[in-house]
Amino acid sequence: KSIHIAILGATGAVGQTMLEMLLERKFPYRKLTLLASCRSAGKEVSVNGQNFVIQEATPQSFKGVDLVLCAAENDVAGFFIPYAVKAGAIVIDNSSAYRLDPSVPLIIPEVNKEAIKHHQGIIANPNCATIIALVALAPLHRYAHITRMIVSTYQAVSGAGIGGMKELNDQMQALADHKPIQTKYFPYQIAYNLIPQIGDFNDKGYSSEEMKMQNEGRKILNAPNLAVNCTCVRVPTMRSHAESITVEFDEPIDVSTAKELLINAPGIKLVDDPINARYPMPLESQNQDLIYVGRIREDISTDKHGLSLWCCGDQIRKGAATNAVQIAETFL
Ligand code: 2RA
Repeated sequence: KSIHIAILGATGAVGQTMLEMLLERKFPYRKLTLLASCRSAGKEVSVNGQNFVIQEATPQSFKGVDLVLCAAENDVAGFFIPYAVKAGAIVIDNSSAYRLDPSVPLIIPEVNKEAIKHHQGIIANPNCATIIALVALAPLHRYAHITRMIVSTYQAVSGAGIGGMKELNDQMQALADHKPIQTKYFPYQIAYNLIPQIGDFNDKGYSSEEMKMQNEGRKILNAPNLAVNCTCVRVPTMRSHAESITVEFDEPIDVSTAKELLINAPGIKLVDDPINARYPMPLESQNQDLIYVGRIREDISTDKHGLSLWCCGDQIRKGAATNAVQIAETFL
């Protein structure tokens, strides 16, 4: 079936990567429309030698469009998506605007693809840190049912888009040149630093990014009582998020069983030979779509059924753009 697909927010890191993934995965579109703000209208983007012209997004932009990949922020997504749905398009939205809406499936294809069929026009892409954690944990959850997760994330600057990536590079250059640094995308200098804040804090002292892991995890795993305690930290890596995760299970599961489950699981690359210094690292997991999982070990701090592990994944690709394109591929 040839499809008219549109990308809303085509000029940002995620929007550009959505285009790259459509081309790389040979998505069979009949027509491709790139939409962005009036500032970008008329600009050309070139990917793999193919040139595309960006059009200004308007409420009328979605006539005849079958699928919309939305890479826009919440305010722009919230304004345009109702027009796209009204025009008859199916929208796959990377913003957090609709993720907890009961009528909107929240999808990681490797984890809960079957829930897509309940969509009423909008399908939401989970937060990048949620995708990376749940791709790694889903095979274990299916086997031994996770009851509690303690997660610490080490989130790359790409989470703040092209500007965040540029800010880290510029700061490192300025510091090398003994010049003053600029801080715009992060509250403090991120070069050679760690910032334990992503988003605003609630009255219990948890950031909006940390609450996404609990709220989205419960919806995706269909586990309303899943206990989650997450600490999200911005770190000076470029585009791969890393996560340290300790999980408690209802049922027994040992390390060798966990490895057997993961080694053949979709979307995962098991990198777990610590004796030989083989474990996931952000530099190795960037620019591809698998979630690297390793450091799998028994949780020695509890007499319950517990494991600890470490995983890394490309925040822009599997954490956002590729996951959205994989959802789009289920409509072919
Ligand atoms: C971040 N997950 O890493 C958020 C948004 N991409 O900044």
